[in-house]
Amino acid sequence: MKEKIHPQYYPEAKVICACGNVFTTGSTRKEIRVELCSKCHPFLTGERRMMDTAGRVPAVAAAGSRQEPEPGRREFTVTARKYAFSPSRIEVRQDDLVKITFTTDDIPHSFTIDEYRIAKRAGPGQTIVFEFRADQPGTFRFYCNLTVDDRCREMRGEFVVRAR
Ligand SMILES: [Cu+2]
Repeated sequence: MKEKIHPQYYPEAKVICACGNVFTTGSTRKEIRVELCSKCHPFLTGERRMMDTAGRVPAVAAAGSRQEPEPGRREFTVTARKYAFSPSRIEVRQDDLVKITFTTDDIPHSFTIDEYRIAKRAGPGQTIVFEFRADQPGTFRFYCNLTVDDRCREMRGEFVVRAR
């Protein structure tokens, strides 16, 4: 009878950490799942690594982490007027979902990036909104491709997609 009261002891119980590390230890449980182990614990490794515990990123870890954030949504409001864009530089990370709110103050202008096959026209006083995935890394030119006013050719901006 006493035998049954004793919990079974597993000398080689499997410990599976959320970081992917697997090791064995003695335990009364056959399999143990942990969210931190000696391999990924930031105080033990000395690294500031983003901890993704069961899919959630603690706000503190994310804020203090030097590791790049996950692809996110980036929103920009771009205003076009004779003959410039404001801002004239947009920088995102590769795979970010970019939402642009494009406004024209005076005459019609467009927001065009050839490599992304984007050509969005806004009429005077009009605001248009569009989204795209910044899947190609690099530095691209955005410009106004309308030919109504010759000086629209001067309208240039830079769209920078930093590689992951
Ligand atoms: Cu224009």
